[in-house]
Amino acid sequence: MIEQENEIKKVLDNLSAPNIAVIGLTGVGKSSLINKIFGNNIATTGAGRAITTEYTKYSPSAFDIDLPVSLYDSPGYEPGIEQGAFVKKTIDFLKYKNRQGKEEQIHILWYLINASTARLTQADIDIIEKINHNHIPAIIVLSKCDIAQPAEKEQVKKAIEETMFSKVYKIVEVAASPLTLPNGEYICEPFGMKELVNLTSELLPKTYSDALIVAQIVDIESKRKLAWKYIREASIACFGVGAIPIPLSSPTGAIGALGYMYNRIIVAYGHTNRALLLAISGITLGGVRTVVTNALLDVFSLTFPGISALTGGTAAVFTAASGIAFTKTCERLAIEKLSDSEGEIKQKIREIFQEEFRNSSSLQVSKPNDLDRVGTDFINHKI
Ligand SMILES: Nc1nc2c(ncn2[C@@H]2O[C@H](COP(=O)(O)OP(=O)(O)O)[C@@H](O)[C@H]2O)c(=O)[nH]1
Ligand SMILES: [Mg+2]
Repeated sequence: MIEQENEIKKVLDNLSAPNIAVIGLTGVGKSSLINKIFGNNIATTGAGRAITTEYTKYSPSAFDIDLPVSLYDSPGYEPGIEQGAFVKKTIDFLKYKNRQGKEEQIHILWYLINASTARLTQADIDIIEKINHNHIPAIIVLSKCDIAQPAEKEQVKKAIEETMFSKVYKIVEVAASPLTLPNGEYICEPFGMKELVNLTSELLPKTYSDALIVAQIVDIESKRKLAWKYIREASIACFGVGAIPIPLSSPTGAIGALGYMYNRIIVAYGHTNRALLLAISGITLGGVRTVVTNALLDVFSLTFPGISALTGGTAAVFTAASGIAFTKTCERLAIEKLSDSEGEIKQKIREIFQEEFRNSSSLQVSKPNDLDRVGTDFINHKI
């Protein structure tokens, strides 16, 4: 368990966590949005009056793992009654953060406006002006779009345009927690979170966007690109001068040599679903690798017969093929509905990994440049 925590910690420590400020009056839907994007019930939702009057920093966590994102949740202020205090507190906070160093600064800001109220308040305008003045990248999030009439949404958008803010900001429409009808069904599926994540990742400085992709769970496909970055790094290393050959005497050695790549992929997908997490926290990280190792035993000698160690292009093929197969395994486990039984999960990991390894082991990689084509095919779902 300790070993597993260290392995996960090592991967997480190498990611730079972005500071995201989530700003909006009480009840606008901040907690619901945060919960949807990062999973788990990390922020309490409800119409009740929030107690805190300060901006509070916290990292969402999933199953005891702190995710690599720092959120600044705006304090509880009631619409109408306390907007003046809200504006003051928010502007003080932004000024304060702006004076701090690069790492402490707000890297991106989500400003929530309830679309169904159909108006932009003076408080919104004052705060957005301040954000603009301080050059903080921001996205205006129109919340509760499931219950807003098209005309209401247009009215808010028009008001934003009239203030000229639209030249600086993007607007995203979301419904994080759509209304439930009397028959128990949602009025519509939740929407907009994926767009918000993609836009945020584009606007964030490059060093921070990887951590966002790891932490969020609404856009599983974006994790594939990130996984490829890790696989590519490990594969390129096989061509390096003095690269240590991947030992084939036992698949355990081969998998062990690529441990860091596997751990990074696991961390990217790990908290996407309860069963996958069980595989990580229950079976332990090393345990997942054992399952993969055993799965490899069957397909290994067929793919690389009569060789004792892999170097150069052959090692790169093995690295890329097993990395791709492992990513696809995590991806499928993240999307599929899984049982909570450890035995069944292990069996499933084994089956999926073998199938995917067979599919990807015929890759052609004899020089580093060949990896570009492999990467493009993988990202475009052709492998
Ligand atoms: N119809 C609808 N209601 C929402 C949506 N998001 C949140 N709510 C509801 O609005 C209320 C306040 O949400 P909450 O996330 O706690 O807001 P916060 O105070 O800004 O954190 C709760 O009752 C939520 O269920 C949404 O997208 N659509
Ligand atoms: Mg809240």
